[in-house]
Formats: sequence, structure tokens, C-alpha cells
Amino acid sequence: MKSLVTGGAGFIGSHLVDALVAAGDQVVVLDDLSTGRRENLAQVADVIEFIEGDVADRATVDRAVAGCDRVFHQAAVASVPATVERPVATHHVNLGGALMVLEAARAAGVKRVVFASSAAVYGDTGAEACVETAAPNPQSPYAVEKLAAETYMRVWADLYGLPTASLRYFNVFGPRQDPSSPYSGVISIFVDRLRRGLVPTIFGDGEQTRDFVFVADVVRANLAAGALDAPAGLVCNIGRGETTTLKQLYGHLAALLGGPPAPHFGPARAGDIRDSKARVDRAFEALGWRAQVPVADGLRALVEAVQGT
Ligand code: NAD
Ligand code: UD2
Repeated sequence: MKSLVTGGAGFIGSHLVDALVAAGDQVVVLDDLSTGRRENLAQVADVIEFIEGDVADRATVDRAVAGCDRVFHQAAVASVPATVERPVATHHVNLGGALMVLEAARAAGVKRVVFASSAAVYGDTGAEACVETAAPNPQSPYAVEKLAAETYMRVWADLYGLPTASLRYFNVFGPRQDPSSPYSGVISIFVDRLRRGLVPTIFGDGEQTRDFVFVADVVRANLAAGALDAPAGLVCNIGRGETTTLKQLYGHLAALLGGPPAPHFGPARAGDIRDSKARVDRAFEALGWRAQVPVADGLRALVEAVQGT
């Protein structure tokens, strides 16, 4: 089997590449290295084909997709604030890139396209768990781009019989997540600060909740979706279906990394949602997938990985 991973030098994409290589796939990575890093692929550099280029450029995507059976489309500007600041540019990458992948995949006779969507498409659902049948309510250019790309995925399945699956990731965490921006995933920021002897800051009262899902589980979901025959045009949540408060999260990490008993608290972040949780029935019914790594185990694995143990 030959697979293309767009965004394969990034956090989630590089773990997916590792898993595909381990499963015996021939792997092509297309990445412009805007946030991804070649080091993330150092362990597989000899066995994969790496193409540095733009996923919104048709000739580049055609070259990358040639001979591939499956495409895992992970490439995107994954930062919500970046899409607020530069919506035209990110529309080009996040929506234009998805369309380019679909068109190139169709022309090349690809058998399945799996797309990295986001829980952001739901907007603020309050304490209710997010369910795929609910009306989406995007509240940022990022969410609009993801929802529109999902719609292209479904329509290309209906119109051209190209099987597609859109996976709505919740808050993914794990090794290789880049902590360098203030908008990086909270877990990567907390781990980075604690390792440097700094005290993390919780924005707000720390009672807000997130459905954190370990990257290895997200990789398994992609593999399941990539192996699926039907249904075409699937949209599906990828989360644990349970939540952790920010205070609990801090407690776990402080215990693992030796931080002070309490973090700093700062003002709540503007635009933050209070709670986010996935309904996970469809993932199990459609993909046979359920998250396997409890948050505490994933945090321990992350800490061991960053400490090189
Ligand atoms: P990441 O930034 O580490 O990975 C994105 C990759 O895409 C990077 O390697 C980057 O260099 C590449 N890229 C960006 N623009 C490109 C372009 N024009 N052409 C080619 N490559 C390009 O982020 P991630 O967290 O690994 O996210 C992977 C995917 O999952 C993204 O589509 C993101 O929107 C989605 N997602 C992530 C999360 C999360 O919690 N991390 C949640 C929901 C959805
Ligand atoms: C996630 C996604 C975002 C979008 C959104 C949809 C990430 C990194 N971001 O945003 O792309 O899909 O969901 O709802 O996955 N926090 C602190 N201290 C810090 C950093 C963060 O307290 O130093 C808080 C933050 O205010 C929020 C929580 O931690 O309440 C999670 O923040 P995040 O940026 O990791 O993720 P989120 O859910 O805001």
C-alpha cells in the first residue's frame, strides 16, 4: 500500500507516518515545513519520500499523490489566531489545499482520502457533548475552513464516488507538539514551562474542561478510517468522550514533573469556550475505534518522551 501524508512533518502527521512505515506502507510526505520539522521524521528519513512544497499547488500535489492508494490530509495552518489574522492566506491553504488534494486524488485514482478536521466546527456547545448530527456553528475562520473542507470531502464522495472521511479531532496531545506559540496546545505549554522550572498560568478559574486525546489514539483512528470501505463521506468525532479540568491537568503534570502544588491564575482568555467533549458513538460504530490511552497514561508517556527516558 502506498500512502501520502500531507503535513507529515508536523506533530500529528509525523506520528502517522511512523505508524504507516511500521505497518509496511510506502510513504510519501508533502510538507512546506512552515510549522513542521524535518527532525520529526529523522527516524524514517531513509525509507520515506519527502517532498517540500505547498499543498495548495496542483502540480506539487499531483507529483506527491502519483501511485498512492490513500491520502491522509493533515496539512493546514492549524492555529486559530493565525486564521483570524490572515484569513485570506489561511483560506488558500486550509480550504484551497483540501480541494487540491481531492482533485489530485480523484485524477490519480486514489482509493480513500482521510481529512483532519476539528472540533472547532461545533463552536460553543455549552456543557452538552458534541454530536455529529448537531448543526455546526463555526466561530473562527479556522472553523469555517475546516467545515467547508469537510463539505467538499462529502460532496466529492457523492459526486465522484471518491471515499472520504473527515475526523473531527478534539484536543490532541503528545510528543512533538510544538510549545513555542502562546496558542500552542495547553499541555505542550505546561510541560515546557514545568521542565524549565517556570510556573504555568491557568487562564480563568481552571474549572474549564477539555476532551484531551493522545496522539497515538488519533493515529489509530486515521488508520481505521484509511482502511474503511464504507461509508463514503463519513464525518466522525475523535475524542475520548470524557473531560479533564485545567486544574486536574495541572495536578497530573506537576506530580510528574515536580512543579509547585498550585499554578498561577490569570484572566480568562477572550473567546475561550468553557467545556468541550465528544460523543464517541459514531467513531465506534463506523470505525470500530475507541480511544485506548487514558489521559494520565498519555501524560506519563509524553513526559517520558520529552525527558528522553
Ligand atoms: P502542525 O502544525 O504540527 O502540522 C501541520 C503540518 O502542515 C505542518 O507540518 C506544516 O508545516 C504543514 N503545512 C502547513 N501549511 C502547509 C502547506 N501550505 N503545504 C504543505 N504543508 C503545510 O499541527 P498538528 O497539530 O499536527 O495538526 C495536524 C492537523 O490536525 C491540522 O490539519 C490541524 O488543523 C488538525 N487538528 C489538530 C488538532 C490538535 O489538537 N493538534 C485539533 C484539531 C485539528
Ligand atoms: C482547541 C484547538 C483550536 C480549536 C479549538 C476549538 C489546540 C491547540 N487548539 O483550542 O485549534 O480547534 O480547540 O474549540 O488544540 N490555557 C491555559 N494556559 C495556557 C494555555 C491555555 O490555561 O498557557 C487554557 C485555555 O485558556 C483553554 C484550555 O487551556 O481554556 C485549552 O487551550 P488550548 O489552546 O490548548 O486549546 P483550545 O481548546 O482553546
